[in-house]
Amino acid sequence: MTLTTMDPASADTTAALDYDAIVIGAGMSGMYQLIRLRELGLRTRVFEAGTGVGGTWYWNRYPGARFDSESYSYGFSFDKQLLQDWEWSEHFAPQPETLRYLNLVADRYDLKRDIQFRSPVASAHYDDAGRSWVVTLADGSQHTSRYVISAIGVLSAPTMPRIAGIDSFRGQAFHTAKWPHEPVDFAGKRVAVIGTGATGVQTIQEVAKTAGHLTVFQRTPNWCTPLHNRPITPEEQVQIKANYDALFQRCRETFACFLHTADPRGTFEVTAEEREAFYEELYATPGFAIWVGNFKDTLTDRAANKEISDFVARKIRQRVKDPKVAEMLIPQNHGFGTRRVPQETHYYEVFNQPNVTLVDSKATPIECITPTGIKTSEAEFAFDIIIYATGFDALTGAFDRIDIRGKGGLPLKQKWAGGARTFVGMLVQDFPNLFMLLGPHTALGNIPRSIEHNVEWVTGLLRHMQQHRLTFADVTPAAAQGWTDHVMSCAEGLLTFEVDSWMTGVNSNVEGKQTRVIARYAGSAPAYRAWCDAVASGGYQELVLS
Ligand code: NA7
Repeated sequence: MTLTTMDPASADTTAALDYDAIVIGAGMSGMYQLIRLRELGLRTRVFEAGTGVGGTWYWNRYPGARFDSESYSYGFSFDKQLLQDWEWSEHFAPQPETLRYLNLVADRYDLKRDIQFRSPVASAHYDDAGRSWVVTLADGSQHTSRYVISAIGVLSAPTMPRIAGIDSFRGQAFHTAKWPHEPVDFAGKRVAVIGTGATGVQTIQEVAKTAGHLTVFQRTPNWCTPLHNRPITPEEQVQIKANYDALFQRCRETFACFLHTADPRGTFEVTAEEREAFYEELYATPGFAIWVGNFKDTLTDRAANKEISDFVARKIRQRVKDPKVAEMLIPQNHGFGTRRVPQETHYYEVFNQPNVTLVDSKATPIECITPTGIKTSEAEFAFDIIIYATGFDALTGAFDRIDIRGKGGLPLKQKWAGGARTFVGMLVQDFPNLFMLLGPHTALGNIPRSIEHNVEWVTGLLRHMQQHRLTFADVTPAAAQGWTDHVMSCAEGLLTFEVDSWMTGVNSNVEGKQTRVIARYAGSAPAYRAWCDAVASGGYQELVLS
């Protein structure tokens, strides 16, 4: 910590500011941060674009939306009584239940009185003289604050495809992340889904149940594996509640905070029979076991990766009756697990249904949207409903959509032009008093576990500043560089970084995001937390505090 003498003037100005802290976003990060900021006695305002709390679980109310993490590993862990009071109904809870849960948390802590809804933030500008921030909402109103804490999510800036004629369509059209609050009826309708990522897969398997005819436009197939969801029995409920301490301890110890973590064996350290048996066991295990609990070299060794890819390809061929359709569903340009693995429930069987057609959008690209449907290079389709499951401008996208300026008016977008540069994903050099929850280059994985860590770390820093009567926090150039170098080195040798996906910062629908970058911290969550904890216990030497 570089401690300069306290500038009494800056402390005096605090009272003149509207707030001590402004939090942007009332999803899980913003909600938990508000609880902690209140404990510090900070005057806090949360600005939220939506009409309710919940973030991801508020916006993504598309049919079939649900957890891919075990429900009981996903909820907040900080309130032991809440853990006993709340009961998840399924091992992988559906979105409406999660939204109910988050509203219950909001009511339990009376959070809504400090949250201003329908308030998208348009800009946040650092005021050098006042050592504070001026936050402007979309309605033009301005609010000043000592600190700004972004809680804007990792996958929260939806992107529509850049296809001609989108606005001309006369039927109903929805992006999955902007789904209406009213139910959408698919019965007897001609429905199109564009996109086959984790969201598209969940949507498709649900819409196929009732649609008159469903046409899936797939540009790149993904390796999908069974979720194996089911209701939680009363006996399991008792067990879960009795074991929460051990369960969250497990999440603290695993690589990415999931209940599953890599097997210590290498793929070729076992016989072919043992390998096949292990793959079968993983394929039958609920959740992400097959992705994050596989042999330790699955995502680093090409031959190992080919083994599991071939295994999953065999499963797809077994499950899809038409061999031509099966081949269309098997990824050719990336190995298993190198992109986010969608979790499915009878997804592949959907393509055996007479009311479902799969269109290869690479072979026959979509040329335009017409008033009545979709025109590809080969054919014209008529639809009543078009669903865009086309993903997000991930990781940095939500930041790019706010005009954030640091010292001397420096735009954050400019600072990150060649890729994000942060310190532990939570601070950016030259953007003092801005703290990011789940900012770029933080550890992600089982998201709420990462959220709780980030919130607690930021809270710890603010507590330290309070105790030492400090009102300014920036990161030293050396510390920011050190962290960025570390992030880059963690990515070395990982097959994931050789593939286009949101995890490598690629989005074909966003200008300037066609080139892969190291967009994600790829080290382990325990290593990440150890780094952060060392900063705190060392007295924040990496920061400039005054
Ligand atoms: P993803 O995983 O980014 O998937 C988006 C899908 O949309 C993917 O299949 C894309 O194909 C497809 N896409 C995007 N633009 C187009 C155009 N212009 N034409 C055709 N197809 C297109 O987003 P999700 O919402 O599914 O998941 C994001 C994360 O949210 C997920 O990983 C979970 O962690 C939660 P492509 O693969 O680019 O060829």
